[in-house]
Amino acid sequence: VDKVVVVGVEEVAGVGEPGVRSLSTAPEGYTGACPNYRQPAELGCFSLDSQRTFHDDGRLLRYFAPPRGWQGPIDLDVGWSVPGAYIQMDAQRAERLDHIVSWLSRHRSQGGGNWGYFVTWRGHLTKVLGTPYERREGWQLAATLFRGTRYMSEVETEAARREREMRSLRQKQMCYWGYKFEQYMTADRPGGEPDVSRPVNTNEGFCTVVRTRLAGHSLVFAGEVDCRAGERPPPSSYVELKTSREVVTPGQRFKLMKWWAQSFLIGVPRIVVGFRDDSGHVQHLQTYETLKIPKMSEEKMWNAAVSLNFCEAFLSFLKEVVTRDDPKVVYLFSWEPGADVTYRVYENSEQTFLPDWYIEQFRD
Ligand code: 0WD
Ligand code: CA
Repeated sequence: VDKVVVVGVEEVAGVGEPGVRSLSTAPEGYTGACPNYRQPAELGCFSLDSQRTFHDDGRLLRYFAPPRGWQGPIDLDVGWSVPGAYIQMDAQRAERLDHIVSWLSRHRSQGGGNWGYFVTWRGHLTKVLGTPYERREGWQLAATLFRGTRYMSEVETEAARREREMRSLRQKQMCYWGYKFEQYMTADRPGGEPDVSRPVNTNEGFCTVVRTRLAGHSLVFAGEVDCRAGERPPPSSYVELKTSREVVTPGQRFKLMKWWAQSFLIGVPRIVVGFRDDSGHVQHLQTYETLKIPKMSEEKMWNAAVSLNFCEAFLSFLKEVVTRDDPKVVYLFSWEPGADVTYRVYENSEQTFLPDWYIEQFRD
């Protein structure tokens, strides 16, 4: 029986701390010293192939292979109008944390058998870090406590779904350019040459799984990594690739912050950006050192400490609220710009997201 249990806290006995209902996201509340963030350590990796099948290994890892010397603009539009040259992941398929728990189930012993952590996708945490400054897109995060570990999985908002379904051909083309750039800049082995004649297939990905700590919170999360350069131990050898329009519009003011948050969280030290024009030609490349990005924000538009303090507060809020250790109980946290983070509790509903096979594994 699908049953929505509550809105808020007081209506349900035993859920959360009475009175803890919402969390402010205003940046003014999160200034102050930067909380400690431990250098992320890689626990392992997995790959998703062209069919989106999970593999418990790094077979889809790519290697950084930038052009040797600059031979003029890079044409990202190659193949765009060729049938079959752009294979897109099925956006209808809700994967939630399935790949991550597939990895965890095979490597449970690596955490000392005790995952008293937050488990999530890196991309979800990027959104949390951006929240104090975000003015356009809200989010929903479902959280569930199971055997002492809190799992967090994003739920697409109605607005995001509408935007996805209304995406113009032009926007799709620009996404294609981003993936084509990855092809131009990477090879399938160290020292190899890029092959830009292959179709772009967004099912494919290499993901690293890292363990880290933000103040008092232990985190285990996975994120997609574009490529590796050099021999330093991962994640220090990973490189993030981005494309950007040469002229940044006012709506993209916080782009650099989002790039910082995404790479900082997972310990990726370098971001290589291809600056392109409106015809999809990359006119120059620029490398950013992730750790130096916060100091580049000369207008004081954003502050990395605010993002991390907010994330710390959000995880503390989750620990206070998400207290029933039951995978059939899901706490859905929602946020819209200008408002506080609020939540609802669902029991035995379609919000349940940990796969049955995963839960079964703990039955003993
Ligand atoms: O279905 C969804 N709404 C989500 C899917 C939300 C979050 C993640 N994912 C999946 C992605 O398909 C991918 O397998 O998780 C994996 C990536 O996780 P992440 O590293 O935590 O996500 P994020 O940091 O947001 O994105 C990293 C890269 C992106 O690179 P750019 O340079 O654009 O940040 O993962 C790719 C993309 O290359 N990616 C996606 N590709 C296709 N469709 C998507 C997507 N919805 N989301 C991320
Ligand atoms: Ca990228």
